[in-house]
Amino acid sequence: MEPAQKALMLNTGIAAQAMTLDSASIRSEFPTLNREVRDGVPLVYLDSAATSQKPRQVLEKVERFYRDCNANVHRGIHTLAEEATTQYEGARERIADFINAGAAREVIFTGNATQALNLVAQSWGRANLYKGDRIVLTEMEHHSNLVPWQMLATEKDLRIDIIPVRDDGELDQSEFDKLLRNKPKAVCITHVSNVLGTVNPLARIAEKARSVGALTVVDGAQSAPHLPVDVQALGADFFAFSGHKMCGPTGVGVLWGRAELLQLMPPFLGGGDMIKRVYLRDFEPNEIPYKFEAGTPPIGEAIGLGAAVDFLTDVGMDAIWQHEQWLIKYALERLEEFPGVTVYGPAGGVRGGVAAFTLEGVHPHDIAQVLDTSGVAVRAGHHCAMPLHDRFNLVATARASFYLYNTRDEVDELIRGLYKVKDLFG
Ligand code: 7TS
Repeated sequence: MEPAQKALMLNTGIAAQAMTLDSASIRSEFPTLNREVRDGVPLVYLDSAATSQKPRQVLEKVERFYRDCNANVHRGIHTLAEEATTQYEGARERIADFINAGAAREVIFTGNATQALNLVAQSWGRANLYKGDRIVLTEMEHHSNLVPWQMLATEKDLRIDIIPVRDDGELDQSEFDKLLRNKPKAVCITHVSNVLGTVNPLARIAEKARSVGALTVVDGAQSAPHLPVDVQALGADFFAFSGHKMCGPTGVGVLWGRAELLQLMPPFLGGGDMIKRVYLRDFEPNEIPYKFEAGTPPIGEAIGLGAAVDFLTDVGMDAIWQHEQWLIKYALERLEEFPGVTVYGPAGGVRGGVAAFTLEGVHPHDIAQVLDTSGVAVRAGHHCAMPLHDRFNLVATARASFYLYNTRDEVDELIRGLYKVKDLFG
């Protein structure tokens, strides 16, 4: 087991003994959590893997930006433009610190994790992959880390190899070792599964990839919000995530990449800001990160994400991870003792705070609909991981996903709601 995984295990042990977060004070920061739904039923929000709720600090920061110093960035020398640019670049610096990037210029603002992964495929992939080259994906990927590579593979005639998922929800490492013998050029892998909660041993995977000359492209959309991320310690080459899943606004995401790679990559989108000089028939690209930020960026959103990162840092990513371990452990216990429920993913140990499950004889959409009458918000469907559902012979699952603001009482509400489902569908 690699040191990072060991540290996560250790946290699980601590979390089992003590709840580390002051839930009441954290919840009071999230206005949405205090609302009622369905004729006065309190909201029990268990859908943070789809998007998280937003704390007051983020809402106020975004409002203040638009109210007090709204201007475009990098373009004006007037006061407002300077203030907007300072705030936007300040957010970049704080996000770089949050993931321990080597430099702020390695942080590129995109629209979301999906756009970040498409950037890697379309820029790095198109420039560096040739007919017959192999790329390794996994059976547990979100469509965002499958489809961009499939599109590129069709265009460039690449071979896609897949690391299978075992019955226990872990990746089959021996199959990965075999695939490495084919000398792939890239390993594109999620850090944490948004369906199974599996935490992949990334440092070990990236090291093995590097040993055969492959780059590691990490989908961090389900990890950056929930556990401490150190991109340098992980040994990844690219790391993508979305702001809206980590207390930030929608419409902003991040691609982190190693500077020496980003510098050699061609621009992905063309237009304003991504150029140093434009002629009528040619252009010179800008330096990183601006080379990859064509057009007016998501300024208010990025500033909001900076505030989200400050908020998460103040609470403490270790404490958030411990809290979620404590919650998921309890949720798994309660779900597994429920008659007819099957939960997918690792049974214990290192596991993220998502529980995808089925209830015998009831369609997941019906589960979600009846839970909603109790104010309990869960997602039902394939969660943008159709191949993973195929792997378990499922069309859909219901998924409860947790975050720093959830409580064990809310897990109990979920279970009470499930008894209502069972009564209705017998
Ligand atoms: N990768 C993972 C692991 C994700 O969980 C998601 C979003 C994405 C990529 C894509 O993020 P986006 O912001 O670009 O859309 N996951 C989910 C989910 O599980 N339910 O809704 C969105």
